[in-house]
Amino acid sequence: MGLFSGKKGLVFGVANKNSIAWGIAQALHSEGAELGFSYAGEILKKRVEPLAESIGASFVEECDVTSDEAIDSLFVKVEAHFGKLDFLVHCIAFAPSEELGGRFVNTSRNGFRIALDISCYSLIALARRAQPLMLGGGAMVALTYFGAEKVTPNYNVMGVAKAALEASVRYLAWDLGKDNIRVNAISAGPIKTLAASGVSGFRKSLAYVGKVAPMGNVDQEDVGQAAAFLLSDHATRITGEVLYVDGGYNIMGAPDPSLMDGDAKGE
Ligand code: NAD
Ligand code: 0WE
Repeated sequence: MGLFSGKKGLVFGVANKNSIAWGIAQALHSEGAELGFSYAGEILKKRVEPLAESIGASFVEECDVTSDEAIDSLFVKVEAHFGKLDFLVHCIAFAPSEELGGRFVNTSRNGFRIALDISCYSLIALARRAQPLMLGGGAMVALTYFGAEKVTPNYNVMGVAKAALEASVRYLAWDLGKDNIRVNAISAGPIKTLAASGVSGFRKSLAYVGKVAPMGNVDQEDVGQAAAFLLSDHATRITGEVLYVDGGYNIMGAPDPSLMDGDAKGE
């Protein structure tokens, strides 16, 4: 008997085997969860279907979260397939690439709209459809990043979108608490995934965090373990929280002097 035996849930945001969503799915599957997957576009189908099949998941459906109609029709299928839901995993983020670099002051109205719509509003939209299926209670988890609370150069409008996402997690936790549904976020350290490798300077920030964080870089398995905890009955009444899975990076105020160059050390 696993922690998730008899429990059913949806995972949004698997693009390939490196996706954080896939790390979470594997952790949930190893504890006996029954999973359904939703992916963004037709081109991802050939990536997601074999992964789902490898863990015996038969529900794999496309859903572009920018479309209310697409979300509605997905949840019609979810209800027909699963009947009820116990959990939902949100691992979705996007900003136009020209917004992830350059001067923040040049953020465009359209880039802002897209980043906030896909990376933040989608959680609210999915939560609204999942809530009626979480009979007697449930849990949701969303992925965020430190750039939401402290400036991370080049993360730019995504930092604003993640700040809004974290606030949305708190408001959802308040609202859905009355339905016995918990809503939390995981703030993960940098991990080399499809979304991350499309970002200039990502390699450098990964290496920097690897040096400065008390426990170095994290991986998809670390995030999977934490998500399994937050979605499980071990996390009863933990809601509206941001849990850091970042090797301790966020606690640091300054890097270890041994990592600084001569000038910075005052030599
Ligand atoms: P990923 O590229 O594997 O996942 C991002 C997913 O978002 C993809 O599956 C993509 O298809 C999906 N997506 C984008 N637009 C969509 C749309 N319109 N409709 C539906 N889905 C859409 O990369 P990842 O790093 O695993 O990202 C997952 C989450 O983790 C994101 O929220 C990201 O911000 C967060 N995160 C990533 C890191 C990191 O360093 N990789 C760190 C902290 C948080
Ligand atoms: O949330 C993210 C990245 C999300 C993301 C990635 C892309 C790349 C391709 C959103 N939109 C796009 N749009 C694209 O066109 N992370 C936490 C990873 C990340 O992104 C950074 C980072 C880190 C870490 C950007 C700048 C600096 C650090």
